[in-house]
Amino acid sequence: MILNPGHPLAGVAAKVAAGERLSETDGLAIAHSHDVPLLAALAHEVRARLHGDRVYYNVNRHINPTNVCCVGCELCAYSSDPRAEGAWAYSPQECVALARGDWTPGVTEFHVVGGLHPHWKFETYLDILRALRQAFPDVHLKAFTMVEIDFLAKIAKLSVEDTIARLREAGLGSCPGGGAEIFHPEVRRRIASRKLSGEQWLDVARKVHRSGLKSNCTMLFGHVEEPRHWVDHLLKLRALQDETGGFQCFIPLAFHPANTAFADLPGPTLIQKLKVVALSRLLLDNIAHVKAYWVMLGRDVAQLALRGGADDLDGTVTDERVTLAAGGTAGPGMTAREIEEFIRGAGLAPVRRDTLYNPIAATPAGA
Ligand code: V47
Ligand code: SF4
Repeated sequence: MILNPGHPLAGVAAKVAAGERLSETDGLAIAHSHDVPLLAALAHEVRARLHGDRVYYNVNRHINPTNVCCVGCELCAYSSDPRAEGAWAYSPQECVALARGDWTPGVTEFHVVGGLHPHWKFETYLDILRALRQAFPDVHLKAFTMVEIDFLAKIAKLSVEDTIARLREAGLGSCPGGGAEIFHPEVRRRIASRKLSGEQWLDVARKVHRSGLKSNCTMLFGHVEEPRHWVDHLLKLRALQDETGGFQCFIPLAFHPANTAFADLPGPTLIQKLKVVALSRLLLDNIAHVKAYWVMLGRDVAQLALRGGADDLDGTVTDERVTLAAGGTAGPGMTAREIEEFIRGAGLAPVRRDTLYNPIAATPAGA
């Protein structure tokens, strides 16, 4: 796309057309623009170059072994005190039973994340992986964020590298991208004051990648941050990706304020949601996929995001609890057929994938 030389985004559009890397100044110009249709068109140009009209999704199930967490992030509505009503802490066999309970044909991934339980041992986390792997040997275990791995290393009294090695032996296949929030300390100290720092999150991710595992990355937006914090966060992810190449996918997570310390905030606007999707596609030139996580963006916004930079929808996501606790209304899960129709409704072509983005041919009956 070529813009009039006087247009504030003319330089950005020229770089996008030439496939050149955008600078911090370009990122700030995008982040401060309100011309979201233009940003979406630029991001769609990049996404089409990378993926044609393909939109990826998988058939997956979320498993949250416990909501008991000793961190107490201000942004979180999910975590609970061990004695509180509504606290849960499932045994490995209960995790297996949950997964069996609403099994759908063609599930290829369990997304396993939860709280940092003050009384669980490292062995409990390993046993959860082992039990799931034994019961479902063909299902990929995408488990434990950088926050959990850092915590597990501490309770196991092992190095992060040795902790990752033990998790891999127990069945870990890759890691989800949660816990990144906003790296910049000005914001992090307000929304996740007791969580590991941005530098520590990045360092654990570096070690995960060096071990040979892939992971995802995220950014939580729409709370107390400013546009410059988005740019800072995305450029830190881009720098690490230059170093390791280990991120498969970036997921912009739309903040849900209900039941958090920020319950008085409205949450992100439609314009912010679409802008962050476009900005991430434009800045993260070295991360292959941008996910429109429909559970947090909302279904309508996620569909629009597919024409504004995103090429992935996550998956069928049976039994999601993090967003639900914070007032999410996107629903309990979509069937594979619903997702395919949703993608076709945006004029794009669904591609069912496994966790590592290998295409899977057929949509199974009943999925
Ligand atoms: O780490 C917590 C965020 C994350 C709230 O890697 C909140 O494929 C919004 O990371 N409002 C968990 N967000 C979800 C996550 C994720 C989801 C889907 C796919 C993948 C992937 C990763 O949710 C947490 C935190 O950053 N979160 N509280 C809230 N109130
Ligand atoms: Fe615990 Fe994660 Fe919630 Fe923070 S966001 S309180 S680490 S479950």
